[in-house]
Amino acid sequence: MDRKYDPIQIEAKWQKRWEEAGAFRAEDNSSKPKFYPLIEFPYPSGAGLHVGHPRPYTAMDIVARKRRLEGYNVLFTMGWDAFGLPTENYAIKNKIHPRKVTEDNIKRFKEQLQSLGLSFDWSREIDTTDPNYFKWTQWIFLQFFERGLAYKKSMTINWCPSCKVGLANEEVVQGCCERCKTQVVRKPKEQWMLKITDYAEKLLEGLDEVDFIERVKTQQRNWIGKSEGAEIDFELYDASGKRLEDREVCGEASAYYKLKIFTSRPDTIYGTTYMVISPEHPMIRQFADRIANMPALEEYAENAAKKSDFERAEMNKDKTGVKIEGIYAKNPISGAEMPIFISDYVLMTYGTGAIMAVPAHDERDHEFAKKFDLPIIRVIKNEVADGEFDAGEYGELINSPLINGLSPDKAKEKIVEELEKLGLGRKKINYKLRDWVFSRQRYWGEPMPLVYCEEHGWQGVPENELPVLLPDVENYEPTDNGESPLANMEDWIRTTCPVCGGPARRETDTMPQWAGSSWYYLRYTDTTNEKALADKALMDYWLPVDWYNGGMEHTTLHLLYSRFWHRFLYDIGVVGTKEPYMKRTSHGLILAEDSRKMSKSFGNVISPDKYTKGVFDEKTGEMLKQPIGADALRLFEMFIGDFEKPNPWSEDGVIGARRYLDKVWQLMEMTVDGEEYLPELETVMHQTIKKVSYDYENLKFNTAIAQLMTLMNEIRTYGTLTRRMLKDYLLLLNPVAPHITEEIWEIMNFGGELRNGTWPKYEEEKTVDSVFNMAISVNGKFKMTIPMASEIAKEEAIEKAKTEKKIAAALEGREIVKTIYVEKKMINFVIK
Ligand code: ANZ
Repeated sequence: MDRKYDPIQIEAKWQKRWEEAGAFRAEDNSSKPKFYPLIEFPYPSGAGLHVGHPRPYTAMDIVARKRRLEGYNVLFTMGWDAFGLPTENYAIKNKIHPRKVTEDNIKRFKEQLQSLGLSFDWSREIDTTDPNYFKWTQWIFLQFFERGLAYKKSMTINWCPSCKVGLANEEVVQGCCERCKTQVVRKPKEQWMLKITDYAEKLLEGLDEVDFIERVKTQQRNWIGKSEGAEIDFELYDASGKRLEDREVCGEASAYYKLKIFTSRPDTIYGTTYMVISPEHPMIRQFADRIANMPALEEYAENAAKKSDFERAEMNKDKTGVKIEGIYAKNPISGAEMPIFISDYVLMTYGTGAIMAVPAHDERDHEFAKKFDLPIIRVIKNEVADGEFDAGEYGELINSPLINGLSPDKAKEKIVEELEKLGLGRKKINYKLRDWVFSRQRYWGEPMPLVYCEEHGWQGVPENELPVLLPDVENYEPTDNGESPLANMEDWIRTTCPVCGGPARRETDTMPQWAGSSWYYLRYTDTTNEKALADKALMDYWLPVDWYNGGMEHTTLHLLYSRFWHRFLYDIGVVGTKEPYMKRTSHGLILAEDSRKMSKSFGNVISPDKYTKGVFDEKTGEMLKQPIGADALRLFEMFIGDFEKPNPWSEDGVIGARRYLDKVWQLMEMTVDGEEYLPELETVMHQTIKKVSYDYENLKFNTAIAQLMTLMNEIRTYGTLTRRMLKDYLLLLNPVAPHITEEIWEIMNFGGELRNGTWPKYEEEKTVDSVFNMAISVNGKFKMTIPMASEIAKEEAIEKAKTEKKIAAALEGREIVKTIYVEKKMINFVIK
């Protein structure tokens, strides 16, 4: 073979050819079965790709390429989730329009991705910042709005003083801004909200219908946080023993005030020894005149307001609180009278903002009770010392006249029944899930398609006026008062009311970055549609996405949001499936060689360009190091370790991958004519087809490659292979290393291009070795091994051994007293 393996030349050649041929176009009206794999489209940041990006992309590319060879019509696409803060911040800093920044970044990302040989259908590229795209993001928002699922609410938001932007709970990590790590503060602000809480139950139920890896399902379930229990009403009394009337119910003299609490453990009601309400609870204001220590309560509330819910809910935090003087509560079941406290561990944002405290069986209540020296009454029997905490989930009820002896589950039912009879309680389901804060006070996002008219309030922009475009502004800086930069654009803001034609003002908030990514997989089915977000028939053909791989960090954000949008679109008849994604898997991160996360701040980020383009001298532009090639890079990314676990990068590993590809190239020299497998290598060929086929579909890319390497070694040991064997070897390796395999296919004249070939099939019977080595001993002494057919019978095997020259000689003239036979392993002749 005179030609050397030259990945630079080969890779450029095939990438060009694929592009010119539109090689990986999905067909819309096809009789083939469809397969829709999806990867999370990237945010095109200024930094370009790092070697972590290609891991999930290559994985899904492998499956896509394999499925095409198996005869599927595959929709595998790429796009840009391009609205967002980093672009805007870069634009502000460098005084360049974010549109321009975005275009430059996309160009660089695209070029990098193409140099990896990923088999995307580039004709379906989308960009969330394209008005033809975000017109439909705005349209979907209007559907929410028209159905009352988008509403404006004044709320204390998580405010990042550095990014000058409000954040959703999900974007606050340990009290800090997810992006810039600045301490988040609380700030009141009018915000648009999406009512994801209306979908809590549907989002939970949907999880039973899909094939998501278990940790994803668990995280989503916990995030939704369904809690079944009861709401219980406690009547309040003032210091003179008079029952408090509800002053907010006008006219009805007999309406007594009821302090509503939510509990997941109504069975423990006899163990309630005090109550706690959130420092912000409205009850305090309503009865301020009966409360003897208002200044102390107000002071405490002021301090509590400075803390985030996250800090307040922290388990191991020292408990604080103030007793409300002048009001007490009565237990509706036992009649016991109890003090009421305010404490910041009770949040206004969960349940009713008030609890019945059961210090024997609730850990936070337990700590609080010890600190304030409050009684602790055990109501569930257990082997725990008195006064000690015990969650009390098992055991029988004690000290509880109505329910003594019952299990907690039975006791819950009985208490709820009793409360319902009294009209003082009811079954109640609560969710941890909060509505989605959908407003951002930034420039580089989708404008909200809403206008405000003094007379008609908030109105949606009529559909035929979509998209609402972003105006050109001089200055993208967010304003210090927390308004969007759009708030300074009077000309843009002034508009007319769609109802009365009178003056109206546009909403100046924009949507969060999560908007565009909540439905992008729908657009891939029909990227140019101007009349709808996508054609219904095309969506019916392609949906649901068969396999979606993405990061675990998106589980309770993007993945949940897009399931919510999809389920809503299903409910209003836009899409035909309840769930968008049938299967969800997740990859482990690629770490730097020092096992730390790759990060600009650690200076340990590695760009794939190093391997696909080479290393260049910054000044002279001279190539210092030849690139190892995209195929070697892809191969290493997949061979690096368990796909689901984090793995550190290794330069030696990339070199090793390249060495293996050099051997693949050398196979050509060893190839002889023949349309069959060589009998000596037949079993391992079938085993390899079986294993690789299975492993590619089951996230076991590393073991698939290991098997291909094993086969390589066997072929090299044997010395030759047939054309048929090489052909199948190339097909199996092609999804991982598409360029080199196409090139060899062409050189060997295997006909057409490999990508139009057919995935090899194995025969199950041929995957088991047909021959094994039987060990033969005489009087326990090993003599030799004899190859025997797998299905050989015992008698036949013994006969075969006896007639073997060396064994026959040993048995000559002796009496065989016993023959020990271990199937498929050994025969031992005991002789005298
Ligand atoms: C009495 C009780 C006894 C409770 C017991 C727990 C254990 P999940 O399961 O997460 O829904 N709670 C209710 N509202 C609260 C709020 N706004 N802030 C802080 N805590 C609140 O939790 C429900 C339990 O959390 C409720 O049940 C209540 O304490 C507390 F052995 O009531 B429990």
